Formats: sequence, C-alpha cells, structure tokens
Amino acid sequence: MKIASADVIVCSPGRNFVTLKLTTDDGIVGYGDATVNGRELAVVGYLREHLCPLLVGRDATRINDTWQYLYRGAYWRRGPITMASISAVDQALWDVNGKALGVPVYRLLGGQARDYLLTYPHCVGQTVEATVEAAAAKLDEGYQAIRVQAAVPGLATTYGVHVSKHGEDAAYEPAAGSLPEEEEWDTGRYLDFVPKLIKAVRDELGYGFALLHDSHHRLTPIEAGGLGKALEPYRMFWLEDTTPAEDQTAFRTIRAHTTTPLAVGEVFNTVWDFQTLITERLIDYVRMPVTHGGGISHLMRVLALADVYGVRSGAHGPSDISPVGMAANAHVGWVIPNFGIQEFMGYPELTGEVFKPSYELTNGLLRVSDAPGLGVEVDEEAAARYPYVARYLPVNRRQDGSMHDW
Ligand code: EZ4
Ligand code: CO
Repeated sequence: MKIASADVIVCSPGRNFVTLKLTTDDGIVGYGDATVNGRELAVVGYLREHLCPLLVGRDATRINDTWQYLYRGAYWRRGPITMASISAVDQALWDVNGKALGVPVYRLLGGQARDYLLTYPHCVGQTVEATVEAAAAKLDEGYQAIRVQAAVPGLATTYGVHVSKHGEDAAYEPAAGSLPEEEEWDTGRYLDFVPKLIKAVRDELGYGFALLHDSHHRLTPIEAGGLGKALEPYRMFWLEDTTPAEDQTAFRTIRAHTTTPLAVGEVFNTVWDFQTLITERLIDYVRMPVTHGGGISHLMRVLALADVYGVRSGAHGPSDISPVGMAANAHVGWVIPNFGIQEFMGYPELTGEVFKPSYELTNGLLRVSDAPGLGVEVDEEAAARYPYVARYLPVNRRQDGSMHDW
C-alpha cells in the first residue's frame, strides 16, 4: 500500500481548519488535522512545499519510519509549524491503516482501556453571578467537570470571556481580516479576583465536580505559586498554564509553593518540552494534543514517559483543533493507562457541515466509535464553500501599554 497523493484542504466553516488528505494507490483516504490558530498558512506551506513531495510513493504502512524520516530529516526541526505538519501526516497514516484493516485506530494502539472519557466544557461570564449560572447549567446537563473563567473587574477585556457572535469565548473567533484585537491586562486585578470567583463557584455549587481554571501563561512563577496556594481550599482539578510555557524551570518555584495540581503544554510540540517537567514531577497533566504534538505516535510516547512519573493526560481540545484532531485525541485517551481528562470546547454549527465525526459526547462523557480509522468523514464539497479567512488571535497589553503574554 503506497501513498498515491497528498493534498491539503484549507477551509473556514465557522473558523479556519487545515486538513491533510492522503490517498493510497488502492483508494483509501486518510485525514490529519494540522490547524495552528492564526498561523494556518504557514502550516499549509510547510505541508505543500516540503512534506507532500516526500510522501508520494512511500509505503503507507510504515508509520514509525515516516515519522522518523520527517522529524530527523528536518535539520531545523521541532516548533509548532513543523510538528503540526508531521502530526497531520501521522494522523492520516493511522487513519489509512485502520481503514485498510477495517478497524478503529484504538485497536491498533492496543485496544480499549476505559468505557468513556471525562471531558470538560468552558463556563464563562461577565460577572461572578453569570459565571456561576453558566457553570450550574453545564452541571445540569450532566457534566462532571467544568472550566470557569470570568471578566476581571476593572479590565476592558479578559481572556476567554469575549462576547462574539459564536458565543462568549474569544478563542472561537479571532479578529477577521484586520490586525489582532488588543486585550488589556493587570496581574494585580486578576490575582485579587480569581480566588473570589473560584470560592463563589464552590460555595454555590459544592465540591461534587472537577473544577478547572486557565491562567493562560500570564503570571510569574512566584505569582503562580501564590495563586495555587490561595486556591488550595477549593480543591481544583487543575490550574492551567500559569507561567509562559517555554521556561520549564519556573515550575520548580511554583511546585515548591502549592499543592494545587498543575497542567501545561497546550503550546508544546515535542517530548523535549516536557523532559524536565515530567522527570522532576513538576506537573500533573500533559496538555499537548495530537494535532500540535507530532501526532498520535509522538503523543503516545510522551504519555508513556508521563505515566512512569504519575503524570496524566489532559489534552487541549479547543474549537481550533478540528474534529479530526479531536478524534485522534480520543483514540489516544481510549487506550492509555494514564488518561486524565479531555477538554471539549465544542464547535460552531457550520463546522459540522464539513467534519462528520463518529465519536459521541453524552452528558460530558466522550466515546469513540468502532468506525474504521479515526472515524471522521470530511465533506470536501462543503469545505470548498467556506474558503480561508485571514484571522489573528488577540494580543495583550498591560495598562501602561507594554506587551504582555496573551
Ligand atoms: O487560547 O486554543 O485552554 N484553552 C486555551 C485556548 C487557546 C486557543 C488558542 O488558539 O487556552 O482557548
Ligand atoms: Co489553555
């Protein structure tokens, strides 16, 4: 079974997605997600110009060898663009091989290890009261885990609580066409506010569910340690991305100050980003998703290392990872011993016109299907109706006008 063609599908059904399509000489089609929000066409260029020519004619059954060929064969390797591109190839090859053998990918990865995947949605509001209400509504729907974010008083904007036409979440809809939106940041206001928000959620709704919060890379290590300590009474499931993620040693400081569990890695792309964090037991959850972390093959390897140190999975699952990438996350979660939780933010309605996943989400529990491969169909005619739209993620400034991490 040889790869006969490699094509890149770019579409924007509600938001941009980049999808690699591999077709074998016996007509089997496999898909892989390569969406990097706000930098989509850089990945398209990497795939079309640099990887696709290497793929045509290769043996489609040699997934590991192809991974090594693309990774070791890139002298300038790693980074989100390279690793999302390699990931798409890896996902598409697993999809092809599952379809060729008539089995779901999880069967090839070792088989089912659990009956469902615990997921969490986003609960947001402009006030504490509205956020508690949004959280209560999700718990009523049957969710057992929720992430809460609320507008910080005194700031014009807050990460994750933007009102856009797709709902109250900035990540749904980066600014279209123009320059990035500018958000406002003040660490003091944020640190004063978050413990009050989390306390209100626990006081009103109790402790019978997992509670998560995302700091989105904005604190210093000592600020992060202080926040983690302040949140200890509320028994968080995790505190996410407290500090800018490129500094692994920051977590030594954070860890020394708090027992609140820590999650990091949604912007990571290889095992090397986790080496210190995992082997020194500085984190509790690996956020790296299949799409941005070199594919199913590489994420499995990272999670095998994590398991040795008692670290569990908690894959990024925003609406800017396509249903193909979400399915790939789910197949990995289905088989590993150290699954923790899966983020499932949800998709704009239009996305469902192009991507037809067979996984099922019921009462916040995600189950993969027995469809061969990854189990996601892509309607290419529908994709053609929604051409790419240039969009940036926001940037972030402190109140004195200087740049801060978004
Ligand atoms: O900001 O996916 O935990 N989730 C997040 C996301 C990210 C977006 C960026 O594209 O931090 O909302
Ligand atoms: Co996050």
